[in-house]
Amino acid sequence: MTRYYDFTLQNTTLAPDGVERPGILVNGQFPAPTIEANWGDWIQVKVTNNLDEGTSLHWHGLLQKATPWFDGVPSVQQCPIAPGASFTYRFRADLYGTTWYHSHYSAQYSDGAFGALIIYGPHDNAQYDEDLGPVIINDWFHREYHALIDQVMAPASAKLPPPQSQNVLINGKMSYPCANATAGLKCTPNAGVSKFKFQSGKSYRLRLINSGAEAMQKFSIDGHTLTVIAHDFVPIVPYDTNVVTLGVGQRTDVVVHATGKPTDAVWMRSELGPSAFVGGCSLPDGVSPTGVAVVYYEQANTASVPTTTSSVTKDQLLYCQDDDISKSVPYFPITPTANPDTVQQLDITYQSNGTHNLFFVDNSSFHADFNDPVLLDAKAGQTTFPSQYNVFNFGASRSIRLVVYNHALTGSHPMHMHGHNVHVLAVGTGTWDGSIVNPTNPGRRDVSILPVAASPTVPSYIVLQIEADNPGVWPFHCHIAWHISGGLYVNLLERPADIQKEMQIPDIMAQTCTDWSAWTNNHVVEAIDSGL
Ligand SMILES: [Cu+2]
Repeated sequence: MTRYYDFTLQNTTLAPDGVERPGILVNGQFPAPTIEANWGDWIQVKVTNNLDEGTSLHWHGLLQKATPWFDGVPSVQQCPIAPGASFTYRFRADLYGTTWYHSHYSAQYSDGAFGALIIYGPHDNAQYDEDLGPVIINDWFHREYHALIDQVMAPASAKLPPPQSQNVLINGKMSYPCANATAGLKCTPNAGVSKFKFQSGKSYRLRLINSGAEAMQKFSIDGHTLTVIAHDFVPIVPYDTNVVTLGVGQRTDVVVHATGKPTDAVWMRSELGPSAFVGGCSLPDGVSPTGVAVVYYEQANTASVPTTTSSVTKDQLLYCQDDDISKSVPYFPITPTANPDTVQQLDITYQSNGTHNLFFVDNSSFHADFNDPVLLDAKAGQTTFPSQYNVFNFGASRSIRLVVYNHALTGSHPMHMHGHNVHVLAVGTGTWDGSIVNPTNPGRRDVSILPVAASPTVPSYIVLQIEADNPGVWPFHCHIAWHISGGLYVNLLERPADIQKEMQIPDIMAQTCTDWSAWTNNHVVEAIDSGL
């Protein structure tokens, strides 16, 4: 069956933590409405753009097999949806589990244009009494995204640091100490936090989603063990932990046993820890680097404030990598080929282009052309592209291994690939020696953290592998909004001959470009970053 949604994006003022700022709402809601479907359903979303600039929505982690034009990335698969126009996405719920959707137009999603997307399916690997649904976690800024991108994209001579986040929200809520609010911003104290109900003895599934712009989240519930049951869209053999690391774009599903007393009230936390300027993993400004929610047991006084403490250690907060990837063992094993058709090394650097410090992949910093989607070019038979499109044409390869080196000292990179569930073969520092973690059944997910380089001369690496079973043009990029703005992005062109021969691209794709072109003919597009 088809699940229909009708979304309207609009500019507005929002104050999820009590501090008023300009932002973007979908159907007047923050976070945006949750999309729900069953595995195998179709999802159809009509998007009306009432913003004063372009937009597009991306359905994070879905494969978009046979519908690559609906992946939602402007300049890659579509032109932006022009202001005043509508565009209808239609795609299969081809995987099951927990994900999210968000604007893929510049850093627009950090203004609030994101929501959860839940696809129900079997969960043979996990038993629980109740599904408590999405727990959306994000860093939050008291400035709208254009101002943040202005700072990120300032000339190198301005010597500006990256933006620092003001708060952490759990399901769109958190309080903020108004005494710290930027002068001139209206602030209402005690905005309130999210609340969850536990019944002693029961077990609950929580679907954790990091929908943030920059921050790596460290999620925990005081006094409770978290049983990890899925990484991104991949059910795994369950394991226990006291804290879950979530890079931007990552999801982790956990089962929690309510082992507390019926009268308990405990904190749920998502911590950023110390600033990256002093060895931490994220860039909070230090005022409110921990987002909290309250878990009330069945007989708790729901007016009470918890007094519980966290077991998360300083070392855990300072560990800026994926949780031990050897524990991410897919419940349904797949052995990737030991001899892929193509092995591609990618080298990430952070350097000056003469005026600006940007990210480069193989010495090329990405820049989008919103008017010229690569997929439509590929359909027309084009196989070479302007260098700033960063297109890697993998031809007819059926399996592709990416050996990605990070030479930059600008923090870790949550690397996201569209259109694939990616085998994670190895992560480390130095030069990869060819060894693979759990080679008969390595972890799979769609976002993996590439650590910071060990030193100016010793890089870090991550080794990823995909089956090229999905003809299309697939983004592979860092999910930190500021880093993709700075060009840390490549396009993977997969099986172009099949795109050209076999795909019928709907007319709406060309029409959207015609509409966008008409709009840009009499409006200036403020393109100060890479575009994505
Ligand atoms: Cu990055």
